[in-house]
Amino acid sequence: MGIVLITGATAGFGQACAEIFAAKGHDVIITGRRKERLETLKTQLSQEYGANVLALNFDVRDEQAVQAALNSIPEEWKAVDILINNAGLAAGLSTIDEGDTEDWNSMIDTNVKGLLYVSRTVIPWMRSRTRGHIINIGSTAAKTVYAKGNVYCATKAAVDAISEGMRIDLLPYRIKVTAIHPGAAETEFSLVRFKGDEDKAKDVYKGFIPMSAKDVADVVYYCTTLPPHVCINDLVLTPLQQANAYYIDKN
Ligand code: NDP
Ligand code: 8X3
Repeated sequence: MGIVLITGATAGFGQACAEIFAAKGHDVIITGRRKERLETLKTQLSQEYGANVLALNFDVRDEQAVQAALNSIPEEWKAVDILINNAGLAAGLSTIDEGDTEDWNSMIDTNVKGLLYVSRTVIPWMRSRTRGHIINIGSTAAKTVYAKGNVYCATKAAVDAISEGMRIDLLPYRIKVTAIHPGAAETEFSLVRFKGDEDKAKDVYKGFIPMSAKDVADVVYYCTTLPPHVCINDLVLTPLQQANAYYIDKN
């Protein structure tokens, strides 16, 4: 059992990943901006699973904060075996000409630059041990652009491309890179996208059975259980009623 670092563990996929990896006996580093949620999760994982948990409170958009938080952890925690780059969001849903530039900045800074800042700090630790597995959470939105999804889809396409690049760069060090692209899953994702509008968020999941955060976390976990010589490079998972990012067979 090794150490798993999960970004965005205060909700959704990240929290579900923290639970499954802790339940399976891993030590987990949980990160996010909401400190109280991190502390609650830390207590829960320690009590329920006897897991060793390190909670780190930082915003992935803040390069200095990312470096400071990660570099400050005790040396033994730097032996990270699995990095799950999960922190991310969609902000708004609108045509480019009506887009909110603040929304664009927050998506690009979080989904793309934040993922890069965290990876830039953690990859050298993996390289020095010639082992590791990086899991980047993309989206079906990386594969197919949908109406008004423009910038969000672009950030996830960037995650897809970065994952391919990482894989090439890290092969000499035998570090695995897996891009996982989920379709619709009911988490806080739509609540964040629609800035707290609960009705709009609920509407997204009407007429079909969405995935849960646990469904996605189970697949993430599975990808880490393969033999050392086997790697899932790219994986798309959706609810049964979803064919791609823009087609869901409702009702
Ligand atoms: P949630 O909103 O439920 O969780 C998002 C997590 O990301 C939270 O823990 C949040 O923590 C963290 N996060 C967001 N911004 C930052 C930031 N600036 N710094 C640090 N942490 C941050 O969404 P999901 O679990 O659904 O989403 C997780 C990932 O999966 C995202 O990358 C999303 O794009 C992707 N995805 C989601 C799908 C879905 O249908 N739900 C489908 C496909 C992909 P905090 O706010 O405490 O910082
Ligand atoms: C999240 C899936 O289709 O809501 O990445 O953009 S979608």
